Parts: sequence; C-alpha cells; structure tokens
Amino acid sequence: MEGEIRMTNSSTGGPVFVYVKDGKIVRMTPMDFDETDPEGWTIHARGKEFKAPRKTTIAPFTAGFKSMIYTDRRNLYPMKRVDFDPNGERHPENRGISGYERISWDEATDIVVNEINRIKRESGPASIMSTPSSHHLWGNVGYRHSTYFRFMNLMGFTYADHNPDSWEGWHWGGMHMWGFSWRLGCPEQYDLLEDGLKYAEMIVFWSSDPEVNSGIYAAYESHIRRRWLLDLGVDMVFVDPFFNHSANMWGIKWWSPKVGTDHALSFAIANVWIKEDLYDKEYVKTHAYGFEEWADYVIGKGDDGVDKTPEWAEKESGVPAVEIRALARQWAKKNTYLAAGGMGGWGGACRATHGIEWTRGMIALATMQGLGKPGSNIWSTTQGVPTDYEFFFPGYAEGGISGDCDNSAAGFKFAWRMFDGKTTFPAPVKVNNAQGQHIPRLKIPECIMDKKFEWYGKGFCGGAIEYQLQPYHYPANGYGRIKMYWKYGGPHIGTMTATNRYAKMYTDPGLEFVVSQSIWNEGEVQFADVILPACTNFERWDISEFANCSGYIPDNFQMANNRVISLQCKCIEPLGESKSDYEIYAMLSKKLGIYDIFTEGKDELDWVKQYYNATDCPKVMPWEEFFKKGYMVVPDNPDRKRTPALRWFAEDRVRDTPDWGPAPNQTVGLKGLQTTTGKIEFISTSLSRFEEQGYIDEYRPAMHKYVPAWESWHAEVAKKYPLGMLSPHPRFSMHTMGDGKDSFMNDIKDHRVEVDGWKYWIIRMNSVDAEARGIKDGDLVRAFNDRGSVILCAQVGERVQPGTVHSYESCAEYAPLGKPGCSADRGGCVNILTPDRYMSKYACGMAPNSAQIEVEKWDGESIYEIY
Ligand SMILES: Nc1nc2c(c(=O)[nH]1)N[C@H]1C(S)=C(S)[C@@H](COP(=O)(O)OP(=O)(O)OC[C@H]3O[C@@H](n4cnc5c(=O)[nH]c(N)nc54)[C@H](O)[C@@H]3O)O[C@H]1N2
Ligand SMILES: Nc1nc2c(c(=O)[nH]1)N[C@H]1C(S)=C(S)[C@@H](COP(=O)(O)OP(=O)(O)OC[C@H]3O[C@@H](n4cnc5c(=O)[nH]c(N)nc54)[C@H](O)[C@@H]3O)O[C@H]1N2
Ligand SMILES: [Mo]
Repeated sequence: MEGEIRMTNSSTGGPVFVYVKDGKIVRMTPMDFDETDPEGWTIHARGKEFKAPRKTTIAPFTAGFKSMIYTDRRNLYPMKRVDFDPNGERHPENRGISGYERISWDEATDIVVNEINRIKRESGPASIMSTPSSHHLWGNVGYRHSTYFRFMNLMGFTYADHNPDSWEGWHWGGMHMWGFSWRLGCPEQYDLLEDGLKYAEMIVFWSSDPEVNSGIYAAYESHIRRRWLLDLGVDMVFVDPFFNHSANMWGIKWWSPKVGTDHALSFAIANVWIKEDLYDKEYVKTHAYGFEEWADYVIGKGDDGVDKTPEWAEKESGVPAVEIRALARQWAKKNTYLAAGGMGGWGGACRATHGIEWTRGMIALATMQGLGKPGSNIWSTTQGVPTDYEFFFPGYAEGGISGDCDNSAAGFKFAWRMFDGKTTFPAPVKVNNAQGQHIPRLKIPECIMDKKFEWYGKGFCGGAIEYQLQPYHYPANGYGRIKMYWKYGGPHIGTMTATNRYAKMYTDPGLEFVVSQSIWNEGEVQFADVILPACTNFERWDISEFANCSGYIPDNFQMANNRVISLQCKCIEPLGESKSDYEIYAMLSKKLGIYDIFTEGKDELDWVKQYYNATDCPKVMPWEEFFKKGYMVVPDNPDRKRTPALRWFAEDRVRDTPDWGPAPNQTVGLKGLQTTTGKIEFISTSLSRFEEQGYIDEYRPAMHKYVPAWESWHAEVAKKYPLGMLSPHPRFSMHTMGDGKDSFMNDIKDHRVEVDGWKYWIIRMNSVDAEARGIKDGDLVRAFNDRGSVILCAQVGERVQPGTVHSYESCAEYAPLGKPGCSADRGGCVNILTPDRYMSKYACGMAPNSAQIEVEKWDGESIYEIY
C-alpha cells in the first residue's frame, strides 16, 4: 500500500515482513522468498519428490503480535509503588495491593542504583537475586543469555537458575539411560525426515501434539511433513489423555490413559514383545545393558513378582488390554517411529510425577525395536530436515554478547569467534557460577520466606551426567542472603508450581526491594516497588535465525524448512518512555560506573554488525547487502552427506552426525554413548553408583521400574480431589506471551471465553463429570484443591475421558478476587493448583502435569480465602 515500508523482524513463532506506515506498524506477514533466494533441499522417497517450501510460516501468537505492541497494558513509563519509600517506610505487606505513580527515568535509576550499592556494601552482590524467564522476545543480541547476563555478571548477583522445565523426565531419567547430557537427555534428530519419508510405516505420537507445539519456535513448518507422510500411507496414532489437535487432524487411532499411568502402558507393550518374541534380540544384546534382568522384571520374575501384562496395565491406565496388545503387535510388525513428546523428546508426560519412568519407558521401547536402524527411531516430525549444518550461525543459547560460558553454551563454538581477543571483557567474573550462590527458580519463595533451602542437582547442566547428582544449599557458604529481587518479566504465577507461594513471597519483610523490568503489566509485575518499562523487539535492533536456539538443543534450526536469518529492524520508536533492555542497562551502568565495560562504546546496531561478522554469513552476503535486504536464506549444500540420527550407534561406528557430543573424555575411543557402558542402560550405572553411595530414590530407581505416580488416581489425595488435571502448553500463546493484555488471542474462543465482560481461561472436562456436578458448557466453575482455587470457564465434551480434566498452563493474567496468594484467581493461573513437590528426592524437576483437583460450579461471588 502507498507510503508503506516493508521491514524485517522475527519472533518466537517465525520471521516476518513488517509493514510500517507513518511510524506505525500496519501488519505482519510470513516471508515469501523471491527469485534471488536460493533453492532449498530435495528428498526423493518411495518414487516421490519432496522439496523445501519457498516461504515461511508463522504461529498464531506472531500473527497477532501487533495487538501486543499497541495494547494499553504496556508499561510505558517508569513507575513507583505509591507507599514505597526507599528512605522511609517500604510497606512490603502492600505489594500486590497498592497502586503506582509515574516517576522519571532519572528517579527510577537513582532508586535502583542506590539500592544496588547499599545492598552490595551491606552483604555483597549475592544479596541481589534475579532471573529472566524461559521465553524472551526473539533476537540473539537482546536475548536473556546475551544482554541480560552481560550486565548482571558485571554487576554481580545470585541467579535463580531455571530447572530443565521442558526436559524434566529426559534430563533426570533419560540422561541416566543413554547420556545426551549436552541435550539435557533428549536424542539427536539429524536427517530423520528423509529416513521417515523413505521407511516409516507408522508413527506413535506419545504425549505429542506438533500441530500446537511445533517442536519449538517453528510455527507450522512441520505441518507439510505430516501431510507428506499421510500421502505416503503412514499411519499416525496417538497416546494422550487429551484428544489433541494433531490427533484430530491426522490420527487413525487414539489411546487415552488415565493421567499418570503411561508407563503402565509402556511396560505392558514390552511385556507383549518379550512374551511373543517381537523385539530385536540381536540389537538389544549388543546395544543395551541390564536388559535381561529388566526383562525378567517386566514378565513378573523380578522382586515385585508382578507380571506387567496388558490386563495389569488396563487396571492401572483404563486402556483396554485388547487395545494395548493391538498397539504392541502393530508397532512390532511395522517400521515404527516413536514421536515421544513434541520435539523428539519433551512431552507433557515428562513433566509429571511419572516423568522419569515415562521417559525411560519411551527409550526402552525404541531400543527394543532397533533404535537408529532405517525406519526405527525417536522422532516427532518436527526436526531433521536435510539442511546445511556446516554453515555457522549460532542460536540465542550460545550467549550473544555475554560470552557467559556458565549460563549459556557460549563456550562450545561462539565466544571465541564473537570476541576474538578484541573485547575488554568477554567473560565477566560471576558470583553465580557452579561454585557460587544460585537458587532454583521453583523454590524462590522458600529461599525468601524460609531463608534456607537444600536440594540436589543443577538444572541446566550440559556437562557430565554426574553434575545433576550434586548437593546445593542456600545460602551458599559465606554468601549473603537475598534482599533484593530483580525480576525480568513477570510470568511465574502462571508458569511455576503451587504458585500462591510466589504471590505470598512478595510480602516478606526480608525482601527489601523488588524491581520489575517488564514490557507488559502482567502477572507478578504488579508486586514490584519500581517498574522499569522495556520495549518489544519491534522497537530495537537485533539479529536471529528462524527457530534456532541451539546450545542445549544443538542445531535446532533443522525445525524450519529453510534456514532463514533475519535482521530485526527497529521498525518503530519505543512506545511511551519504554526502552530496550540494553538501553536500560546502559543507563544504569552509567550510574554504577561500569558504562564503558558494559557497552564498549557500542550501541545495539554495532553489536548486531559484530555478531553478523562473527558468523558464516559474510561468506554469502556482506553486511551492507544483508542490511539492505533484511534477511538471508542459507543456500543448500547438496554435497553434504546425509547421516540419520543414531545410525552410527546402531551400526557400531564412531558418530558421524554433526552433533556436539559426547565429548571425547566421556567415551572410549569416541565410540558409543556417554553412559559408562557406552550402551543404553536399562539398569543405569550412574544411578547404581549413586545408590551404592547411599542415595536411595524411590521415584528414580537405578533400574527402570513401574513406580505409581505420587499424585494420581492411586494417591490418597485422589479421594478428596478425584480429577486428574493435565496442563500442557497453550495452543494460541507462547506461554504467557500472547495471552491476556488485550491480545488478539483472547478473541479466540478456544483460548479464552468472555462471560459478563471478563475473559476467562478454559477448563475442558468430560460430559459425564460435568453432569455429575451440574455443570454445563460455558458455566463458570471453581477448580480447586488444598493449594488454592481458580475460576475458569467450563468447556464440556468428550476430548478427555471421565476423571481427566484439561486446562492449559501459562496464563499471563493474575487477578485474585481477594488477598493476593490467599484467594481464588480469575485470571486463570491453573499452576496455583499444581504440586511444588520435586519429581523425586534427588531430582529437582517440576511435576505440574500431576495435579489432582475438584471442580464445582462457581456462585459468582465467593472468593475462597485460605491462609
Ligand atoms: N502446568 C505446567 N506448567 C509448566 C509447563 C507445563 O507443561 N505444565 N511447562 C514448563 C515449561 S516447559 C516452561 S518453558 C515454562 C515457561 O515459564 P516462564 O519462563 O515462567 O514463562 P514465559 O512465558 O516464557 O515468560 C516470559 C517472560 O519474559 C518476559 N519477556 C519476554 N521478552 C522480554 C524482553 O525482551 N524484555 C523483558 N524485560 N521481558 C521480556 C515476558 O513478558 C514474560 O513475563 O513453564 C513451565 N510450566
Ligand atoms: N503454541 C505453543 N507452542 C509451544 C509452546 C507454547 O507455549 N505454545 N511452548 C514451547 C515449549 S517452552 C516447550 S518446552 C514445548 C513443549 O512441547 P511438549 O512437551 O511436547 O508439549 P506439551 O503441550 O507439554 O505436551 C504435548 C502433549 O502431551 C500431552 N500430555 C500431557 N501430559 C501427558 C501425560 O501424562 N501422558 C500423555 N500420554 N500425554 C500427556 C498433552 O495433552 C499434549 O497434547 O512446546 C513449545 N511450543
Ligand atoms: Mo519449555
């Protein structure tokens, strides 16, 4: 249209063309390539030809992002809580209740800097605790691994470490079975699209909904692959308590186990295979460790004497024995891929009480069918395109401008290229490294309110398997206790567990100062003493690649059909007085006396250019050309040898995929997996050693066993709270990003439903359960247990079986009807109801997909206060 300029940018749901007119964003579209962009890959399989599409796709939350930029829920000015006086009364008891007044940037930065300096003098930098969240607006320079750590490391602080939330069962369980610690326990996925198109006959999607989750960051890139598989006659079947969106679109069969019982199913499938001689015996002999003893356990010759037959599994899971048997036989008969989780790994089931054993069950089944042989692998259709892996462009997890080798994967490949000895300060001195003080973000409330906490395992640790078995405690020896919380964004009430804890924590008098650096006024932001308004990535410069975080998911640009690198243009000026996070830190650095070290005299665009030149991009296009064009499609490398994931393992060769591990010091002669035996361990050697040292963990035994979930229909709590709640990742938003705040997503009836002028979060339940409780479709209900209450809108139907309810996690709004942390929330934070108990004694993972709850009609008034 006339007067419009087309710019480029990118997002967690794909790169975009941004059309700007008179300084305003008019619309965003996916990118379609032109004749100057190179051709992508081609695959030949079963007499057909499959080609990389000539355009990108975008996720719903990207399509609606304009509404998120211009919403009146933006933080546009620095704010101070009205009854907070840094030099007088602070009134922590009013956090979450009292209102705000506008202050200038000068006042705001003065308050923050004075507090930093005061606290550092009193008890050291470790008394300042901070954490960003998982999902940052896109862009490798502005990302949390980059700008945030560069500044925070320079200032000194205690990091609230992320748990491996996406990975949980893979990290705490899978890793002890087959290693892959650099991938936090998930398997490599190289070149599996070609293998799948050539050889697959069936795909079992188990806790996997790729039409929603896309793997991650990859919009609808994999949709077309499932279309191709369907056209080739590949059967797609689903195991999920929820009739998920991919099952709806592609499924020919759906099994719906009771929440928390999948591993009963996997044991029964193994039972059928063992008894009917339906597994790859030769492979297991040479590639597995401890299999014989485990097989005895499966068929009732183990210490529990239980024969784990389909009939036994029917009693546990509710799935008819005849159907389990049919699945087992089909699986063994056909070339079957296992889509365990949405990414070839992950899956809500890995984030449940039974997550550790579910994951080990998935690996066990894949192993019994010859994992790595043609047509037999763990793959969710979301990765594995035959792209050019040699072309180097790092992902956000490779640290950007921080050079932080502790909290990012900078040390693998990127730091030396980015800094090249020229920078004055590539790897700042930290107080939060492995030896220093850090705390788990799931236990921030305990550290603040109880002043002490002990736990095992460091969340994101890509090092040796044993790293995750080490003990930690807060306060760490000699370090100061936390007095200040610098929160970056504010999602935790919607995303962590038993989250009334987070709301309560803010009123602790020991927490002397809370600053929130946030784009939107959402969730926890309303508990801060001072709010620093940040801007979106459409208001600052950056650079990135489609779907590429790399680091702990090495080379995951292979989720997108084409490697697309985008210049992220500053499309508009920051709204109001908001500023980019980099500029906020630069301002603070000036007053803290570290401006020159932080900026090196560079603005964001200077860093973007330096970043570009540290990658392989200039080999294809000089910076000036890229700056003009705005994006680059990485040319295909048709000469590259295609090497399907784990084929080397199946064929007993040295690894020949581009994967980043295992490190030579963790293998024997570069051969085999990272485990001590180099094999897939049905009895884990690392956990056996741990047990010998006296660490007996009921929910993570050395041998893969059936351990009933501690919060499920088996548990005592189910008598009072009979409904098992699933809380997977939301279809239309990216966790909290895209939800609430007048976003366009709220108008989608499957995301929120408007009742009497309020947009409620949804709970899905079976018509039998609804009728028994006098609940009709569209009614407002109270979902509750001893942890709290949430007011939701009921969607009644047959997508879950009786006894199961479904409500997405990651609501961005928190709207308590009474006192925060003590009353029902009608924002929709169902994580108020999920357990804060760790997965197991020595595995500090989250198990939010294990909540038992009850649902009743809401009278429209009661606020259900509990203290
Ligand atoms: N029940 C249940 N709970 C779960 C899960 C589940 O399966 N079930 N899954 C878990 C998983 S896998 C994950 S990853 C977590 C996610 O949980 P979180 O990490 O807590 O959630 P996000 O929505 O990623 O949080 C992003 C925050 O960062 C802010 N932000 C984004 N970009 C910027 C920026 O440029 N500048 C600033 N200043 N702020 C920014 C956003 O506004 C938002 O507040 O949830 C976990 N919780
Ligand atoms: N649209 C969208 N996409 C996303 C995200 C988002 O927030 N929104 N988040 C991204 C992130 S951070 C991550 S980690 C990935 C997560 O990707 P996944 O972990 O694969 O996704 P989930 O939605 O947690 O779970 C997938 C399916 O598992 C089912 N499920 C849950 N619990 C169980 C169980 O106990 N047993 C069985 N059999 N099935 C179960 C759910 O019903 C769901 O259909 O998704 C990424 N993609
Ligand atoms: Mo995640």
